Amino acid sequence: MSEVVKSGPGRRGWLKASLAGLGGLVVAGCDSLSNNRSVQKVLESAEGLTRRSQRILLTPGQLAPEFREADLSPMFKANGTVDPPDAAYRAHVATGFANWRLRVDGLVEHPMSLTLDDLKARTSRTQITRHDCVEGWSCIGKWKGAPLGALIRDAKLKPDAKYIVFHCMDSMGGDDSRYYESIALADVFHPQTLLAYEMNDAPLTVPHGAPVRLRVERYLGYKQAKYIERIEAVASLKDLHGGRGGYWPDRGYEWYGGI
Ligand SMILES: Nc1nc2c(c(=O)[nH]1)N[C@H]1C(S)=C(S)[C@@H](COP(=O)(O)O)O[C@H]1N2
Ligand SMILES: [Mo]
Repeated sequence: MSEVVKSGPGRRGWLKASLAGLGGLVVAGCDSLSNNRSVQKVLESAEGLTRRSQRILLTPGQLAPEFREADLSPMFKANGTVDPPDAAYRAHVATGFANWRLRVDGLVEHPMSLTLDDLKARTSRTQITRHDCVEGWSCIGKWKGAPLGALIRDAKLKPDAKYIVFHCMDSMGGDDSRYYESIALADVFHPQTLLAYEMNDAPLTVPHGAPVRLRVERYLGYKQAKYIERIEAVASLKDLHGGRGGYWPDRGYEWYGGI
């Protein structure tokens, strides 16, 4: 990862200017960005910022920029797992996710088990946002889903809950290699944090995380967990997998992952 950067007004101004420049480049579509060195540098530097300086930039209630239909990327790149080989997932694909359930458990008063229709019956939100992968590409997509905050309010957190963990159905190969991610409560209750089941006005496809994936805007691509099957409220991330709160964080990426 890149240099450690000091916080301060100059640095924040630089980041804002860089991100504004990135926004301008992105409308052309995803592919044109894949080898763009300056975009990669922006993303790498953004990742190198300290968590504290990112917190100054990203005050809890602040919304990520939203775009217009005309800004949608003609092609939204699929990345990471794009077709989980896991037997349980293959069975869900074969049955059209009819037997899929979203479990909500851990430190909650009311554990839940929701069907896809249950999730779709909830109040929804639709947003057009930009997805930024650390690999140096960005795409703009339209997402519809159930706000996570309302769901977690219904499940009612116990007082010691601090994080929500997303357990995914895809194995990355090797032992204990299920993909997972986690976010802090401020982001759980952020209005743009969705359990998305539609992308660009169509049901979420397998490459993009069917049947349900997380959209936690203002964060890098790897936080956007696909193929979710379980949401767990926890007090600490230490006891899960590698103890750093996510598949990629366990392998050296920073957990925070803000942009
Ligand atoms: N379950 C799961 N979620 C995942 C990944 C993955 O491999 N498995 N890859 C992450 C990364 S690095 C990115 S950039 C995005 C890609 O989402 P997309 O395929 O819709 O573009 O998903 C993220 N969520
Ligand atoms: Mo990514």
